[in-house]
Amino acid sequence: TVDKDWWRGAVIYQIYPRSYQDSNGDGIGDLKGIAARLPHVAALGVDAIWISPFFTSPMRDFGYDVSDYEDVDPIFGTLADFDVMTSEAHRLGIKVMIDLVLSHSSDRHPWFAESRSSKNNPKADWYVWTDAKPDGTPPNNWLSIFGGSAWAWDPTRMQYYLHNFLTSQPDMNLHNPEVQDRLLNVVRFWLDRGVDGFRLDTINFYFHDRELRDNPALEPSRRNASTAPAVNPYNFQEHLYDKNRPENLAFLKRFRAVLDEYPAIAAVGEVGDSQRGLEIVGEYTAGDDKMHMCYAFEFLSPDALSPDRVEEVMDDFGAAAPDGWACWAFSNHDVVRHVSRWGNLVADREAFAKQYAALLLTLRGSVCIYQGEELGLTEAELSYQDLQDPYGIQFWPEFKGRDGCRTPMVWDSQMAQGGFSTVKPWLPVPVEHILHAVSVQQGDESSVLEQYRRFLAFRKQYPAFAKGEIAFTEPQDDVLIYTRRHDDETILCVFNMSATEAVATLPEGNWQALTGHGFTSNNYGNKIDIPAWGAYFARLA
Ligand code: TEU
Ligand code: CA
Repeated sequence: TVDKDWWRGAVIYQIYPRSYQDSNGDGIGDLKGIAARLPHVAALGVDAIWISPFFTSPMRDFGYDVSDYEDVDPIFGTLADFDVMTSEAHRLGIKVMIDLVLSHSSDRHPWFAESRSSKNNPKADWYVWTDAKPDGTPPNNWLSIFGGSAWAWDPTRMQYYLHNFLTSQPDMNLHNPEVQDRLLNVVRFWLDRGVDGFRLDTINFYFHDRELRDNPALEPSRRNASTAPAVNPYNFQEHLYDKNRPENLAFLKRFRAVLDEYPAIAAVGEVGDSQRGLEIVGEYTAGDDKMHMCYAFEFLSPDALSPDRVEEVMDDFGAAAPDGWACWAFSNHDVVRHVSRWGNLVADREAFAKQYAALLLTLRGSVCIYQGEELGLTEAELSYQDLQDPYGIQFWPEFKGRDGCRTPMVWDSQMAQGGFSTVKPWLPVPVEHILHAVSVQQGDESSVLEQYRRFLAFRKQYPAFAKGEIAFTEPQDDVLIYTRRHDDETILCVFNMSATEAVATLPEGNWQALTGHGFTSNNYGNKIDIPAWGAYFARLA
């Protein structure tokens, strides 16, 4: 029997293919490398992997600029390598989700080459083209996330085209049904190859306002902290017209219908929106004709977590999307690793990493873990000379870009380049990461890695974690308390989110401490002594 609901509460492990394992000595990770490392993923105990893009690409945005959606870039291998990797994953009980970047293509995609060649070719309307204003300037005030206007001038067509990201990432025109059909064929292509699901890049950018209305300015008081650099003028606009357009729902319905032609497929849509994020997650996931889940950005922001903040996000989500389903992450390939982002001043970063693992894995929703997170890795400190990310190069030094979280995975402390490659890799392997390589942590019960493994097993044992309701108790200073409940199982979760030992009073009930998950607290009566960055779990008798 197939479990169509496997995605609900699933733990998904994100692999950034350039940086996981190099198999052929060119300094860049590849699909054969991933296949070789799947036993590590299986031993971790996750349900699925999400592999960042490996399609043919000129790599201006390291694969998020696709020039052929139905092939593998030679740097990463071949379609045959993909098939081998997928069957190996399946053999190990791991589902495979791939990252489709359908909102924009590369400017090197043949579709764009044709589209830009004239105003009346068959693909003339496949991208978003428009005339200049009489004074030659772009049609409106829309901005690119990566800096500057979202419009680029094309001297052949003598028109502007829309690009929400790099100029080399022209936005496709999903208002055109032909484009929709072609993209849905891409989806079928990969489903027929046996993938179990998709991570959909920038799903909220699929449609733009056809009238091209200007975005209003955003009052400073409404500027939320976001994952993007504070100096980016993109954050000073209210994004009413360049994304989250109502037409998207009809397209998502078509998309979902294709998925439902296959047995147990799941999709997670990425919704990066610091202004209306949770609302959009609700809009795109509540109902069987939408996405299964959306990837929310609330825990990717620079604001450190506190008990109040965790409760606020969960409450806001419950209010904005009562029937929706979120996928939470603390780290990914776009943001500073959370142990550095939130824990930079923390003396005991390992204890911090372990507690945050427990927290992430007990929130209500599905979860993404980013490669290296299971080792407690910190953000790599890179110099300007090392930078590869165009976004970082653009906003340096106010914003250092995304390379610091994209350095190679560290496997073996005894091998050159941490076992990632036999040559100098595309980004350096940080010396301090070597001390945290898999080979060092494996088998050491006190390590972050073993904590992740133990905790993932613990999570599997109690369905309340994956599927249950969440209810908060008034926090006690830095102590966060909530319960997860499913059927007649109620689990109490207590976290001391501070660097000093605390005493917490448990809510009323006959709580039986759960052991074996890697945290210990001293409990007496209805109180517990909970160590710095500790966690405590108990079950209602
Ligand atoms: O990211 C979407 C997105 O919103 C990013 O701009 C994000 O805000 C930023 O990277 C945070 O630092 C996706 C991919 O995850 C990213 O790697 C791509 O560059 C981007 O889409 C364009 O495809
Ligand atoms: Ca390689």
